[in-house]
Amino acid sequence: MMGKRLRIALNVLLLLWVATGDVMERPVNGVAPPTLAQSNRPHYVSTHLIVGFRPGVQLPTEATVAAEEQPEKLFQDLVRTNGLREIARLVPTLPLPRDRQRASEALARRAPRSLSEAALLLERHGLDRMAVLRFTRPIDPRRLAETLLRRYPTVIEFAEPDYVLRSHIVPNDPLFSFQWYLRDRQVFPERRADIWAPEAWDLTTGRSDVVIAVIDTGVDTTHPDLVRKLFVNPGEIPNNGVDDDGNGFVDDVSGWDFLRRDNDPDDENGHGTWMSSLAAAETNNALDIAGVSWASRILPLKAGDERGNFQLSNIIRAVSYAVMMAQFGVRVINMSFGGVGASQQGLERALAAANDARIIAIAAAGNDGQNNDVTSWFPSDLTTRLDNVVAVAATDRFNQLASFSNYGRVSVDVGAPGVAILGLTTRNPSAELGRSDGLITGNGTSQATAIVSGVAALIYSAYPESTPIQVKVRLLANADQIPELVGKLVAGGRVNAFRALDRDEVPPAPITDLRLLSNVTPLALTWTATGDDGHVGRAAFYDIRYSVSPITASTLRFAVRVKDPPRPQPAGTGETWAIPLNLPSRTYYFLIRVFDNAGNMAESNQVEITVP
Ligand SMILES: [Ca+2]
Ligand SMILES: [Ca+2]
Ligand SMILES: [Ca+2]
Ligand SMILES: [Ca+2]
Repeated sequence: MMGKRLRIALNVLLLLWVATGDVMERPVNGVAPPTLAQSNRPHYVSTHLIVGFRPGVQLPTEATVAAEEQPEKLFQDLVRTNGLREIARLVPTLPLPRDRQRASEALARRAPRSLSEAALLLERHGLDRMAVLRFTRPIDPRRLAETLLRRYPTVIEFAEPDYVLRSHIVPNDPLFSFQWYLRDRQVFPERRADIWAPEAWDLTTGRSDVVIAVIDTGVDTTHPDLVRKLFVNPGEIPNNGVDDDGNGFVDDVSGWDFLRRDNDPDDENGHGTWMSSLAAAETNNALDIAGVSWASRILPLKAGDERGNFQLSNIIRAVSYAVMMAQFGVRVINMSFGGVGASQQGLERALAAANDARIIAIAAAGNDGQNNDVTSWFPSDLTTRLDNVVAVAATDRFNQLASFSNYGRVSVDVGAPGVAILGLTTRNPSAELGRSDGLITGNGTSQATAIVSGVAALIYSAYPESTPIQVKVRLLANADQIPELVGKLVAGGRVNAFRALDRDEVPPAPITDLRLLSNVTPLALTWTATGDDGHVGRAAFYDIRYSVSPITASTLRFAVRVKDPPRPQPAGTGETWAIPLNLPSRTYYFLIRVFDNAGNMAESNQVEITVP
């Protein structure tokens, strides 16, 4: 059934269409399906287009509708000219809270506690208005997206190809077949290249109510080291053919298979099992390997196929599903995949909803040895736009950036071990990464990412009320500095699980003297540095934002974040920061948030500055 407002909008659309004539794109012959080879060209599904409709436009309530059966002439014409087959929602129709205002106020303070609260967050970011248009034959999605956006800006908010991203492993022979990355006993203490796991485990070994959603190729659910580690949805009665919790997924007890659209996220590749085991394999059970967060549970969300290809539309679905499950403790999303890319608005919105649901998303920086500040890489680049995305590079046993690892002083946050990483894999030997003994060793920013996901779960276990930005700051501010990584990564070093768990409840003092520095060109801000604890010590990070209207708690996320802020100086030091030269002339409001290494935050006074 089509919403009335969409119908009206589409009738308007049709009139415009008739008037302008050439909306339809010709099907492009010979567009190759996505291939395995990693190259510097984005791949996409040639028969899909992701569309986000404007607020007020309602999609059909069914998960998927046949385009042919839609009476709207827009769809009828798309059926005829481009072979539109069906329209599939990215998120099921979900119940919303009765008292939206109250729910919204509660969600400013804590994670969602019900499906309807999660639905409110998904709606806030427009996930309820997103769909995949599926065609019977190839289209040119980028051209069709541009055309639809240009002609119908009041109906379509964005349209983009259904990009195909890749898992980030580097096939290689193992150098070492043991877990040096957790505790390296082979070198002098001052040259350790591991993440200090045993020291962290003295503080916490993780909590079972902190859940890691692994968006990957699935998991070998009967692997003895993982079988007791899977999340169980308390709202679902298994195998009764009924969607008991009303979330749009029937019998979704332990994850979902967004690829095959069933409730068995079986691993046809091995990559997902590997990542799950690094983050949270059962530990201290005298079997196979140790996970980073022993007690955390795994929510396998299968979006990658047998070759490690991930469709963007399925990734958006999986992130949205993780938001629905935030009520049961999902706090981490592992994203060991990516690709060169164009803007991915659908995924950015889903991850923004995840941020509001108090979920951090750990993303692989990629394995092309490139500078991501120069050549963009999705989704890890979203770290420069979202508080809850962390981009991870790979380091090796010799405290070097792995030769294959992408890096970027602005767009890649932190390193973690990613060379010769032992983990579990599917025991199906015919799978690409399958091994009959269920053990595998190899390299990649994928592995580094899964290790950081485990550390993030430890942080949430020790500090359950943390916000994602606090966890992100803990990961970055407590990294072990590595000279070679300074200037190549935001944090300039490798994650240290022990230091990231530092107990510190004293925030920096607020900055009270932020002002425009007079008589300098270009314009610059000046203020006095506060400290880690009040006016003592040295804070860890500045987050500088500006907006054309005063910044409030609710508008903070719309304010522009400065990509490359200065590092805090010791308390009492005078700081200056030059305002970017390329700002258009007008009045701006500037705000600085200052964080200590435990993610405690204080704000500055706000200054109004007119750029001439
Ligand atoms: Ca369900
Ligand atoms: Ca059921
Ligand atoms: Ca399946
Ligand atoms: Ca402090």
